[in-house]
Amino acid sequence: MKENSFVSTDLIRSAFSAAMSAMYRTEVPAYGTLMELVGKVNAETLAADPDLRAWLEDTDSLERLSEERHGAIRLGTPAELSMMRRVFAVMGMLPVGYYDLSTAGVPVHSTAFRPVGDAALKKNPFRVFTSLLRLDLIADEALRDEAEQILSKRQIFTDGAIALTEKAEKQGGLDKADAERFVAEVLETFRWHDKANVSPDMYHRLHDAHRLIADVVSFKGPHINHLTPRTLDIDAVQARMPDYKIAPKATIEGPPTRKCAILLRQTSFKALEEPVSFQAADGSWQEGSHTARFGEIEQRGVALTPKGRALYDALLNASRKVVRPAADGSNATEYEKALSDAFIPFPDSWAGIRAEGLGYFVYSLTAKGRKAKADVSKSLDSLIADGLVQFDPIVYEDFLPVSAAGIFQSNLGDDAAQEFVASPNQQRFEQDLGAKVLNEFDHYAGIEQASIADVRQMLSLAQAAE
Ligand code: OOG
Ligand code: NI
Repeated sequence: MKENSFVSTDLIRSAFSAAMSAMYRTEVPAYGTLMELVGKVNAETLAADPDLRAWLEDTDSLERLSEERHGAIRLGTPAELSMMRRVFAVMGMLPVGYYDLSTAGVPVHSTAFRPVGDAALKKNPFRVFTSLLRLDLIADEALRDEAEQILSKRQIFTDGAIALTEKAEKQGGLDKADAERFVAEVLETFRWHDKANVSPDMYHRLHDAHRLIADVVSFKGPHINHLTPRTLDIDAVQARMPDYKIAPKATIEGPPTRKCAILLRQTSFKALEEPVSFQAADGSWQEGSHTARFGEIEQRGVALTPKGRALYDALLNASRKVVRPAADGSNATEYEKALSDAFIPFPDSWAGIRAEGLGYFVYSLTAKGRKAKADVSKSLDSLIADGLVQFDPIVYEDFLPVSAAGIFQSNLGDDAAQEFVASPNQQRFEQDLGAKVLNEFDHYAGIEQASIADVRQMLSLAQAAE
């Protein structure tokens, strides 16, 4: 088969993201309501801020916004994780980052599958936060063995999804008909099942060990547990959720409200209690319920350098020493105040963030720079000072472990908070994944460096043409 008859991985990813969104909208109608509210707030924000609109247009980021979302799944076994990696690769999604959530009382470690590189991200930045259950953190050995047994018997991928993934790997891509079938087959893995895989008794034992263990082990597959649209004003969406009969979690995770958004701010609405039936030993089905699926929104800001990230972590920790956000929202106002006070030392202008080396930026020539014959030996700072070069923040495309833990907790209920010994094990995770995860900092630094090289090349071409 000729290579040019293959559908691009970007198109497969876009089709998959759209199919997943349509499925989740019918499964969880509140998600549709949230999408509507986010669409409205984004449109209002753009109408009120023509500069923001122009900037998003200039940086080619307006179009991706309405299509943008991330989802999350929780897997049970190393084999599921490594197959999932192969499936996502067909859509141009690679594992980026390692998140250890054991420190936060959640027995999983995770990565995010997402497109890498500026062009792919602009086409469609769909991401899936993917966690692997860590049975090694469960104290009850007998239960651990039983959970392992149950998981070893399930197959979360359809035969078609496996066959098409192998075909894509062998051929180097999929043609249009295969790509369409691939999307439909893979979607099955993410579907909700209202018939559990386990007896009511087993469900309760798993649930007592940790609600998350019950969520992973009791079902035929890793149902998508949320899909998150991106908003331009998370404070506005949070404030208006009650008007839409959606009760948000008490506080927004991540940095405080700022003029120059950094990293990622997220909030969610509580998971729904949904009817599920369990098969008893005598074969009869018994009605019960399970709480897993929820809604979330996020606002994304500039990606931080290791130095910026260290400052972010230190300030977040400092704020939590003053006030720890209570799950019931009783100290939400105090928490918000402590958070914004703690973040005063973090510069709140793009120039300030850049000057202190806290964030990543892309550089480009200004209109003046395109016309001028600049001295290419000049430093980047003086080219900027001369008005020849401009810089724009690079959007943070990844996740934050403390925020993720807050989202997990708010959906699992307070009783789920449990102490685990902090035990990050990236090596084990990568062994199970069958690949190394990409380092997100290297990725942003690469985009920044490439833009600087481009600017310098254009300036020297202009000089040579003199
Ligand atoms: C994943 C929670 C993490 C985020 O946005 O940080 C997450 C989960 O609950 O499975 O999605
Ligand atoms: Ni999320």
